[in-house]
Order: sequence, then C-alpha cells, then structure tokens
Amino acid sequence: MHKTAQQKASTPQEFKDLRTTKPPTNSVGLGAVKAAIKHAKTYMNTSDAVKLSLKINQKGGFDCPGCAWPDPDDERSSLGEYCENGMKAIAEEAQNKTIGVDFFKQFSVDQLSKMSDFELGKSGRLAKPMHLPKGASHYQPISWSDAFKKVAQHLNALQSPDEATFYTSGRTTNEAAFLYQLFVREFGTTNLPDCSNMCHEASGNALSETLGIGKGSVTLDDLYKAELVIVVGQNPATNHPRMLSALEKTKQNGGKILAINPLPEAGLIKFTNPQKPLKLITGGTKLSDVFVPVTINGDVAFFKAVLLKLLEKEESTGRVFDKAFINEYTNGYSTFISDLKTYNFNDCLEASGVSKAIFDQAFKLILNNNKIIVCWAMGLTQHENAIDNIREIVNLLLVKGSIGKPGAGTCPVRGHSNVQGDRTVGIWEAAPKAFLNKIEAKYGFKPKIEHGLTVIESIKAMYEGKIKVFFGLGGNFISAVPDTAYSAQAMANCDLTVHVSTKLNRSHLVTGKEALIFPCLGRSEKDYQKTGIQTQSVENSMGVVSSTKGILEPCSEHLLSEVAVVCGIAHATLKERTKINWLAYKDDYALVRDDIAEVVNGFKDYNSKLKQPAGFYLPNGPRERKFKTKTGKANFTKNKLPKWKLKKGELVMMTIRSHDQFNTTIYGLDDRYRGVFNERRVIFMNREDMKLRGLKERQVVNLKSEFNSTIRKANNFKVIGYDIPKNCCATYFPETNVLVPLGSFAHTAKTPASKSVRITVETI
Ligand SMILES: Nc1nc2c(c(=O)[nH]1)N[C@H]1C(S)=C(S)[C@@H](COP(=O)(O)OP(=O)(O)OC[C@H]3O[C@@H](n4cnc5c(=O)[nH]c(N)nc54)[C@H](O)[C@@H]3O)O[C@H]1N2
Ligand SMILES: Nc1nc2c(c(=O)[nH]1)N[C@H]1C(S)=C(S)[C@@H](COP(=O)(O)OP(=O)(O)OC[C@H]3O[C@@H](n4cnc5c(=O)[nH]c(N)nc54)[C@H](O)[C@@H]3O)O[C@H]1N2
Ligand SMILES: [Mo]
Repeated sequence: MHKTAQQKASTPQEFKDLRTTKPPTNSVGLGAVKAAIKHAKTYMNTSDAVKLSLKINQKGGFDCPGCAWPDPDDERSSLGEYCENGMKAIAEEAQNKTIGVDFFKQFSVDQLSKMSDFELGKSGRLAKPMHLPKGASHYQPISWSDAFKKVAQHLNALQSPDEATFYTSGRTTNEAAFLYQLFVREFGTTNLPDCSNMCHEASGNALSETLGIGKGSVTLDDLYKAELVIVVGQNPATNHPRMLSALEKTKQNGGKILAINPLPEAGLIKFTNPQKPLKLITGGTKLSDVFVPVTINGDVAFFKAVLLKLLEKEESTGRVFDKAFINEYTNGYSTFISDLKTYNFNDCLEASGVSKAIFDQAFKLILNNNKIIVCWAMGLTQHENAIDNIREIVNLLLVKGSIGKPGAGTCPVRGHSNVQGDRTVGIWEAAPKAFLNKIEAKYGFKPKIEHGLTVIESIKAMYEGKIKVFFGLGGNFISAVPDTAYSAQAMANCDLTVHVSTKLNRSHLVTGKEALIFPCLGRSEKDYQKTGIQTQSVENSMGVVSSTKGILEPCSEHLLSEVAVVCGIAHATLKERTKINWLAYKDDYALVRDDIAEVVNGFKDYNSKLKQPAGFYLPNGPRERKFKTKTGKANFTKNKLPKWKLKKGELVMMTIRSHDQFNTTIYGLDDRYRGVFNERRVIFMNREDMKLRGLKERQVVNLKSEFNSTIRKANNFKVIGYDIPKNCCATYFPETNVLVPLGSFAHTAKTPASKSVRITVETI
C-alpha cells in the first residue's frame, strides 16, 4: 500500500534530543561568526565558501538568496556584507553534494517521505530532470524536451486555462518572473498565486489603500536619521540580521528603538556587530530602549491606546499632531478622530496585555519624537485582522506627520530576497488594469482582466477538482501552506504537479497523479547562455533594483536557468498560437529587460541603469508626499479591535521561524537565540499556563485546534516554559501548519492567519 498524501505531507514525529539553556539577551557577535563558518565548512568546499563570502551583496557581486534587507548605498564592509543566516542560505544552495538518477532509483517516494525536512534538504542539490509517472513508486529520469512536452500536453488538454495554477516563490529574479507571468497570461489565465499571498499581502493591500503604493516608504538612510524606530512583529536577529547593523547606526546617531513583540527576542535587546572587532570584545550595543511584551494580536489595541493618549495630549496642548501635514496631505481625519473617541483607553490597554508602567514608557517615546519609522513583518500580517494592524500604524504615522520626510515612514520588512521585485514585474493574481493594458499594447494579446486565484483559493480549487495542473516556480508549496492534510489531498487531486527547484523538498513527494521535478541553477551559479554569462536583477525591501551574477560553476551540467525553463515551457505549450519569440529571451536576458522597461513603470533605460554599481531606486510616491490613492491623499482609516475570545482552556498559538531555518528549509535543529537545541517539536508556553494545566518542562503533549467544528491535530511536542504572555504560545512552522485552518485568513488579503491559531494542549 502506498502512503496517503496526508501521511507523506506531515513531518515525521520522532523526537531528537532536546537540550535547553537560558535564552541569551545578546545577538550575533562571535557566536554568529563561528556558526556561519561551521556551517560553510560542513556543507561547502572551502575555496567556494571564501569566494562567495567576499562577493555576497557586494557591488557587481551576487544578491544573497536569503532575505530582502537592502545593502548600504555607499560603504559596504570589506568582510563581505554577510550574516550568519545569509551564509547558511548560500551554503544550502552551494552544497557540494548532488542527487541524480541513482538517488531516485534507491529511494521510493514513500521512503523519502519518512525523512525529516532537514534530511531531505541535506541530501544534496537536484541535478537531473525527473518524472514520476502515473502509479509509479520511484521518480525516473526524463529529458528536458520530453519534460517540456509533457507539461505542454497537460496544459493544452485542459478545458480551460483556468484549470491550471502557477505558483511563484520569492527567489525568482525579475527576468524569470516577468517572463513567467507573461507566459501564464498568454496561456490565458490569471491564476498566479505567490508566496506574497502568505506573507506581506496585507501590507501591500493596507498601504495601497492608505498611501497609494503597496511598498514601504523609507530608505536605509532614513533609518540612520530616525528619532524613533518601532520594530513590531518582527525577529530581525534571525530573519534579517543585517537590519541590526542599521539599528545600531540609528542608536549611534541618537535615535531610540521601541520593540513590540510577545517574545523578548534576543536581537531586539542587544547586538554585537561581527564586523567591528572591538565590539566583539566590549560586548555590543543595547538596542531596544523600551520592550513591550504585547499579547498575540494585541497590536491594534496597543496602537489605539497610544492614539487615544496622543489625542488627549493634543487636545490639551495643541502641540502633538502635525496639523500642517494633516491638512495638506490627508483625508478622513475627522471621521478617524470621532471613531477613535468611541474607544476607551483602559479597555484598549487591557486588550493589548501591556502593563500601564510599560505603556507609559513606550508612550513617552512616541509622544516626544516626530521622525518615526515603523518596521514590521509576519507578527502583524498573519492575523485575520492584519489589514487593521497595518492601517492603525499608518494612522499613527499620519497624525505625527511621519511620512515623506527624512527619518520617517513605513518599513514593511520583506521576506524572500526578490518577493517585492516579483510583484513589481507582474506576478500578481490581481494585477492592475493599467499594467494589463500595457501588456496588450506591447504583445498584441488580450490578457484576462478578472482576478485569478490566490494561494488559499488555489488549494480549495485543487481540492474540489477544479484545478488539474499545479506548477511551482521555486518554493515548497505543501510545507508552506496552511491546513496540511486538506492541502495534501488538494495536491493529490491534480493530474500533474511540477516543481522548478534547487533542492529536494516535501512538495516533490506530495504529488498529483503524475509529477515532474525541474532542477534549476541557484543565484550563486554562473548562468551560461549563447550570448555569454547572464546577469539578472532583483529588488530589495526598499525598492532598490540591482544586478546579481553567479560566480560558482553550476553543480550539474543538466541544470537550466529559471528563464530557460519558462521559455522552454512557453515555446512547447503555445507553439504557433504565440505572438512572442520565446526562445530569443533565453539567449540574452537583456532582451527581457528591454521589455520590462517598456511595460513596467520605473524601469526606463533598465539595462543601462542596472550598470550603476549600487543599482537604482524605483519611484515611490509617499517618499515625496505624493499619495496616489483613490482620494489623491493619504487616507486615515477606522479600525476595529479584534473581537475574538478564547474558549476555556484555549491558547492562541503563533507559528514562527527558528534560528536554523529559512522558511521550510531546515538548516539545523537549534534555535540558539531562544536557548533551544537539537529539537523542533517544541511548544513555548507561559509558566503559569503550564501550572494551570499541571504541565512539567519537556512533558510531551498533543496539540488540537478546533475551527468551525473541524478538529485538527498535531501530535508529540515537548513543552518549554518561556517568557511569553499568558494565554499565548509559540511553535515552529512547518511542523504545526496542519493546525492552521484554511478558512482563517486576513480579510481581503487572504493571508493565512498562522500567527493566531486557537489550540488546546492535551496530555498523553
Ligand atoms: N534566516 C531566515 N531569514 C528569513 C526567513 C527565514 O525563515 N529564515 N524567512 C524570510 C521570510 S519569507 C520572511 S516573511 C521573513 C519573516 O520574518 P519575521 O516576521 O521576523 O519571522 P517570524 O519567525 O514569522 O517572526 C514573527 C515575529 O513576530 C512576533 N509576533 C507573532 N505574533 C505577533 C503579534 O501578534 N504581535 C506582535 N507584535 N508580534 C508578533 C513573533 O514573536 C516573532 O518575533 O524573514 C525572511 N528572512
Ligand atoms: N505556519 C506558517 N506558515 C507559513 C509562514 C509562517 O510564518 N507560518 N510563513 C509564510 C511565508 S512568509 C512564506 S514567504 C512562505 C514561503 O513559502 P515558499 O517560498 O514556498 O517556501 P520556501 O521554504 O522558501 O521554499 C524553499 C524551496 O525553494 C526552492 N528554491 C530555493 N532556491 C531556489 C531558486 O533559486 N530557484 C528555484 N526555482 N527554487 C529554489 C528549494 O527547492 C527549496 O526547497 O511560507 C509561508 N508559510
Ligand atoms: Mo515571507
């Protein structure tokens, strides 16, 4: 008997050997340097490691495939703009082991599914295209041209192009992403779900509505000039380590930092810059001036409490709000104020879970500073009321006039290294009409205008048999999405699932009736094409587009670039129907950029601008106080307090990243900054909540979530007592994605609410 899709999708439940220590309060420093070196030495050749570490994020080098944090415009450290987790991301990609035909002959799909995510990733780089025929137990080799034909046959046999869905993860470069969405639109659908749907979609929606652009407004230089940086719902020491160098500069220039997070994350407290030897000895910089241990999803309540107090001060002194800014640039102020007045300060403070003493300290910082930047990530976006979270932050910045001036503005800190760029060049199931018109004018076909399916809508459609082909450009869909068991069945219901990947992952094992793996080049590798080694480009979290060029030899001669894969499939599928010369693009990526320059705003003279060593900035209205919203002004909004209540015995659970993972790629089994070693199946709980339930440290429990009368279960987790607000708990993703209901998502953005899952803990 084959294992079921659900069985293959769940992570193995065996324990390793958990060790815990007191969590450190300092981050990075020598420990991070040592960890980076150890990792590189274990998985890479030494000469490759040295070559790469000198070229990461250097001008003319290659863009780190880790996070989307920007590189300084001017000086870059001679040690390499690297960080521990960037080094891990690169070591993961530049591994010296490959897996090819023999590997897949040796292990059946069922056997592979028994491996942990860590083991799957460590088996090596994918080196040959592979095919899992209908009913087969093992993947078999296939030639590229046969593989392209297979995809084409399936796509062309569909009754409607809308029976296919085309996912993108955020590592894909601008060139590959632009061509991919162009192919999908010419094929005839707008089903372009992407990892953004699970990530910063709510930021994009809320910022477009209020400020007229779905991106942040600040530059790195603004961070250096800010009087106050608020870091909310984000864990930079693990996920954006180079952000800590920027925060260190904020502090050196006299700025203050306010951190708002249920967890006292090490990097929010103190930082030792690894690029400054003296700091390694003297012990680093204290980062947060005030730390606010908000309850999970207590952010709207907290910011409302702040706004209420600010309003009180404004009404008594008249010196708190920036009235000149409000009058000239905003809309909806009086409605916002009359709505705000319907809330009671004490109720808001109570709902935020913050003590009055800590509130007062935080409030003072906000009251007394006028150049404020708010940085946020998944702690705000992965809730049902995510849009409200972000809009309330905008309200705060607007009353303070903290937008469109040096040292002030919005800073949604992006995840994947090119997730922002992918959206800019058209990976969007809801692309604006103006963009589609330009596609039509340039290429002569009519792209579909109706919105396509997001991630969770695609899953539902696959489950219901309405989607028959799933295509993934990068990523690890089954492990990244919510509701693992349901989603596994959705994958299994497809006729064909295809993944373009660098590494083996669980999505290759939870397949449709037939499946294909397309192994592709990674960022760090040279991309040889007819006109020479190709350069590509990416956009960082602050809207800077820069070039990236691999420097290592490809790990296998059978790899294709993502651009070549897209061109191959488009050519095979669209044949005579196409109006586009697909094969020309893969020989010379400069041609793709010429097209982007014509179709996408802000890319005029793309090819020549890309030659600027530090790249170029895309236009950004709010930076200049130009707000291209429906009202032509920056909009105040009315936001409600979230209304949900825990049932007796329930906890609210956030699913977060450990220090040793990049999303679903597990680099190792430690979470050093939280004092957890050699185990991922843990649940962090408040010690009083443990006592209430009679739970001891390391006791093994099962987790259960009940949503709309459906029960979901994840078994075998060890309890760790932790400094987390009462009624809150935390676990790692993807192990607990099985508990995240598909039906619980951010309104309008449809981002799964994976930071507010209601669960109960059962002893066994
Ligand atoms: N090394 C490494 N780097 C990465 C990634 C990775 O996995 N590994 N992932 C990349 C990607 S795709 C992304 S999107 C980013 C993710 O970057 P983060 O958003 O920093 O990642 P998470 O681990 O999801 O952490 C969420 C943080 O929000 C807090 N939080 C949770 N709920 C709430 C809440 O209700 N309110 C507040 N105020 N805080 C809350 C958590 O305690 C945690 O500190 O990182 C990117 N960079
Ligand atoms: N419960 C819960 N779920 C979450 C989250 C959460 O916080 N909690 N976070 C969500 C977020 S923010 C995100 S962004 C998603 C991430 O979702 P995804 O982007 O789908 O997942 P990743 O783990 O980043 O994808 C890793 C895989 O990408 C492939 N890969 C790596 N580099 C390349 C490359 O250069 N090219 C190609 N073609 N493939 C490559 C490798 O095969 C690797 O196995 O997960 C989401 N899921
Ligand atoms: Mo993300």
